[in-house]
Order: sequence, then C-alpha cells, then structure tokens
Amino acid sequence: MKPPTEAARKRAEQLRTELRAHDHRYYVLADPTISDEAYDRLMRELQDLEAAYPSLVQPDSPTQRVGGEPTKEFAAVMHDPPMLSLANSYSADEIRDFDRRVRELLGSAVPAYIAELKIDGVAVTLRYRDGVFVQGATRGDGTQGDDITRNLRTVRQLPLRVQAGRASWRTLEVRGEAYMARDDFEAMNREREKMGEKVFINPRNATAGTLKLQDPRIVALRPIRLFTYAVYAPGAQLTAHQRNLELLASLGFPVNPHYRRCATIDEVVRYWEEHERSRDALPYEIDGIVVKVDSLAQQEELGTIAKSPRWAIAFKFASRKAETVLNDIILQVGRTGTVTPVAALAPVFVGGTTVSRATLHNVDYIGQLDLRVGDTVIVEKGGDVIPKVSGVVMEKRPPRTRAFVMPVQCPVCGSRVYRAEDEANYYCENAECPAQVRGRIEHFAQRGGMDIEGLGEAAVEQLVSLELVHNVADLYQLHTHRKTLVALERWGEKSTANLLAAIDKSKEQPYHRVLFALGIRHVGAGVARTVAGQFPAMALLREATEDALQAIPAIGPAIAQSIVHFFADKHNRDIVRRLERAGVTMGGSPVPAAGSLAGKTFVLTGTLPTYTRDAARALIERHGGIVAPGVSKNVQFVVAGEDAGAKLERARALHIPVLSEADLVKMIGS
Ligand code: 3BA
Repeated sequence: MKPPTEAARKRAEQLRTELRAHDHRYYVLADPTISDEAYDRLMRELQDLEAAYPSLVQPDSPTQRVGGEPTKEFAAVMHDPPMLSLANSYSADEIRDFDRRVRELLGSAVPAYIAELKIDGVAVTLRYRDGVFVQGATRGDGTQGDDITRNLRTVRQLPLRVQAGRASWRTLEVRGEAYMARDDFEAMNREREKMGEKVFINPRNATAGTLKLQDPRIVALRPIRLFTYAVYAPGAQLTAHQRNLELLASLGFPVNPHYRRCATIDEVVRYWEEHERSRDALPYEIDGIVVKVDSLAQQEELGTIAKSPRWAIAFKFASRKAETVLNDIILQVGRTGTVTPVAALAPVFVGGTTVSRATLHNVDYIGQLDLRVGDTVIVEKGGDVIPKVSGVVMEKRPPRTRAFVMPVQCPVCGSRVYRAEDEANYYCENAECPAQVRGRIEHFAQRGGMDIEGLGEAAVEQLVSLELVHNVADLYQLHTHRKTLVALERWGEKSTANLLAAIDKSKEQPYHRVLFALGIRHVGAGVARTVAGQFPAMALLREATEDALQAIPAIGPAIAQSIVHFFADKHNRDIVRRLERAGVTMGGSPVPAAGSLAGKTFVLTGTLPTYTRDAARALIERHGGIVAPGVSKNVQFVVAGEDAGAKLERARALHIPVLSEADLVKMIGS
C-alpha cells in the first residue's frame, strides 16, 4: 500500500472539511451555497484520493455515508445514561396534575417549561468521541439497544463530525428521533407499489423497518431524517434544556424549531391546543407534545421513578386509530367511471367523529392487506380527513372468510369492468352508466363549479332516475318539465321555482368555472383558471392543439392530452354547444386576477417547514398564483424548502428569485 503524499493528505482533509460544511448547509439549514454538480465534483475527487491511498479513509469522511457490505446481526450497545421512557398524559387535567407534582417537589422554586413537538419516529442515540461520530444505536429496552452505526451514517442530517466547538463538547451522547417526512414516505410507497413491493403502513413503521435493515446500502436510499433533543457531555457545564437545544443546533445537529418556552402550565396547554389543530400542516407526523422542566438542576432534584423522568411528560393527541369490523366492501362508480372499493364499517368513534366508511385505495391494496369481509380492522385518520383502513387484526379473523375478488361487471349498470393498463384502477366501460351520469352532474353543480343551490346528491339522483336529465346541458331545459317537477315528492312549487332560478343564475358563472364544471380529467379548479387565462374563450380552447396547450407553464402532457381528447368527442362537443345556446358564459370576461399573487407563476421544491406540498399549492392558487411543475423562464419564483434539489439549481442558473416559505407568506400578506 502506497503511503499518501503530504499533498494528498492535506487535500483530502480540505475536501472533507468543505464537503461537511456543504452537507450541513444543504441538509440541516436547507440553504446550499454550491450546485449539485460542484458538490459531486468535490465528492468524486475525495473518493479518488481515498481509493488511491486507502489509509486516508476515515470513518467520519463524507464518503462513508453510502453504506457498505451487509452485516449478519447487530451488536449490543449499553446505554449510559439509560434511555428513559416518557410518561403519557392525554388531557389538560392530567398535564395540570403533572405541573402540581413538579411544583410540590420543588418547594419554593418555580419551574419554567420547554414544550416541544413529539415527533412520531424512532428514538436513537449517537456517540461522538473527540468530535467524531463513532456509534449509533436504537433505544431497545432503554438499557441496551442495537448498534446501527452503519445505518445511521447514511442519514444525511446526521453530522459525522461536530462543528468545532470547545474541547468539552467533543465527547458527546446526543439523542433524538429518526423519522420520515410525509411526502418522502408517500413518494417511496408509490415507487414501491409500482415495483410490486410491499408498501409500508406509516412513516414510523417505515423508519423502524429501515433502521433494522442489515444492508446499509439500502438504508442509504431511504429518506430518513433526524431531529435531536437531548445531549450529555461529561466535560461540559450544561445548565438548561433550552440551552442544550441551542448548543445542539450550533454543533450542526438538526433541532426542531417549533419548541416554546412556557412560564405557566396554561401556556403549555395552549401550545398543545395550537399544535393539535395545526399538526396536519407539518411535513412530518407528530403524535403529541413533550413538556420538560427547563432547568437541569431542577431536573436533577426531581429525579426519575421507575424508567421515567419526573421532570418530563408526553401530552398526546387523541388517537386517530380504532378497531372495528369490516361489514362489507362496496364498489363506488365515480364520474370518470372509476370503480373504487370502499370499506363499510361498523360505526366507530375515531379522531373526533364517527366513521362508517373508509377508503381502500384500490383492489391491489385489499390484496396486500389480505382484507376480508368480517375481519376486525384498524381504521386510521391521518393527515387528510378521509379515514383509511390500515391493517387487519389477524387473530380476530372469523372462520370461513373469503378473499375479495373484483367483479367483472359494473355494480351499477352491469357493463363490463376493465383494468386500465399501467394503472391500479378499474373502470366501467359504459359512459352512460347512471353512476357516471350522476357524478358528472353533481360535479357540474357543486360549489366551486356552477354552484347550483338545491342540486345536491339526492336531487340529482331523482332527476336522473326519472330520466328528466341525462347530461349537464339538459339542466337548462329543465324548465320545460316544470309541471312534472312540482308534482314530485319533496318538491312542490317553491323548491321547483328555487331550483329553476338557481340553474338560470348559474349561466352567469365565469368561463373558467364553466370549464372546471365540465369535469375534464386532470382539469381541476386551478388548472381551469390557468387554461382560461391563456385561452379566454371556449371557441379557442375547442380548437387548441396539445402543443399549444403545453406551451402554458403549468400545463403538462397529461392535461393537454386530456383536454384535446375531451373536445375530440362528438358527444362532448354537442353538450358544450347546447350549453352555449342556453346562454352559459363561454368566455369574454377575463379571468379575475384575484389575489396578491395574480399573474405570477411559482415552482415548489423541497420540504417546506410548515406547509405540505399540497397545502402550499392551494395557498398560492387561492391567492391567484399558478404553480408550475418545472422551472422554465416563464416561472417568476421558486419556493424552496429543505432538501431542494435540481429545481433549485435550475432556478439559480436561470436567475429566478428563490423564496423561502416565510417570503411567500409575506408576499401574500403585502
Ligand atoms: N423528547 C421524545 N424522551 C423526548 C429525554 C427524554 C425524552 C423521549 C423524547 C427522556 C420526540 C423517549 C425515548 C428517549 C431519548 C429517551 C422528544 C421526543 N425526550 N421531543 C425526556 O419528539 N419523540 N422519548 N429518547 N432518551
């Protein structure tokens, strides 16, 4: 083995220092200062040097994150101090009891609390010797866990070396929570589904499963992140929890920014209430808050009982999971003909409401869970309001259940049901299927569309089954059936007059709403607004080519194709012509440039601190802006969060201003 030259040794050291700084800026601060290409060049140079002189390789080198050969099993690691567990509380009364106990034990001293988010992840501990990450482990039973050093090394947010600091901070034990962001988790699951692999039930399971893998090379490909919240440094004079959090951040560790100092327990309760309400806007899952006495001297005085500290407590949110029985699997036919399975459940109270229906995604999902009618199932209410069935309690499966088989006929009209190529969806092939007809009319009449009051689900059902209405154009002929309507059950003079007036009034809805109401696939309210802005009349849009449509910043090939496809259909053209003849707005009036972002096009990239991708998009659209899928010179702003990648690079290259979430919010406000 060739000994490294002095120049090689120096250069390797310099590269390591530079790469570490860039890693921290990119992964922890979400504020990179060099391009991906430039970063890759530095990394490759270091890899080449280390390959030429293997003695230069150090365990804390940025090259060591990619993972190595698989191991057979994990070695045991003893925890010192032990990893305690948190006592749980579930109500304001219980948290006040905690406060009372603390104050009683402290006598005259008054505690201040630090309230922080309780990340729904997996607890890990990290050891640093002389500033270098040397060992990482799971919590295990609190006294002994698994050595998962090589897996943790792949976590980009984990510093492999602490940033300078005093000598007393160089031997550390740092503890925190490994987790996955919701978007990353969903993207990973989509990918796994596509590859025919098993999908994970939730981000926490995915994180736990990943950290237990024996092959660090696979771990390196999974989107694991980290928040740290505890530090032990034998040589340092630590005084308070909040100071510790600040110290961790200054040493380069990711620290959740949402913690708050609370002088009274009322403030803690308020913090809990606030985050119970806003939890869905966070990009990761939390299952409550953690309350800690700030002063370390007071912590010591309070001590621990059994395995829990007396100075800290978890204050959990109400569970959004419950067990219930799957009574049936119903098939719903949507307005585009999709046949989707829905779970009919024995009613159960979960996350504040009674649930008796839950989504099953698609037929593949049923197969994956091996879900059968009669099973006891877990119902979960996640970030979105729609409850889902997330698992089966196999021990409770009754005898003689049968696996679900997708019928070959539409449950509504009896036509053939087929599976679309490359899709998990099944479709009813009959465009005249009453369920599809009803769905299209309901979509047309809904708020946000033509907004026809009195034309809800029940009314549509009645009109369609009596064959008074076959399509949305028929609505504007409904006045010719006035007598029939008045004679109908639940209708009468007044309701009929109201409905006909509401239909008449809907003719004045602006063109972009009409476009949305038509129910063209992929054309939601936002896209309709955008398209109407570029093609300000139906007569123009009707003749638009895919190329012309794709020239609009936010319009991709799928949308363009869908619009062209819609107008190529004779039946659809007829309906549009009849709407036009009835006097429905077909253009002319410009799209209302509503809101502070009107006329501006944005691109979103990376994980924002508080808004999910969908929430940020909705926010921009609500204020009149457009969200484009990719960066081009037609884009005015790029909103970048943590882990922003190629899009951010491209924005820089094109000199497009880059905004943080806070900048965006400010822009909306001004
Ligand atoms: N803070 C979990 N324990 C936490 C240090 C103490 C603690 C947690 C916490 C014991 C979170 C128990 C496992 C453990 C490190 C022991 C948090 C969270 N604080 N913010 C008070 O966000 N999930 N969990 N971890 N030592």
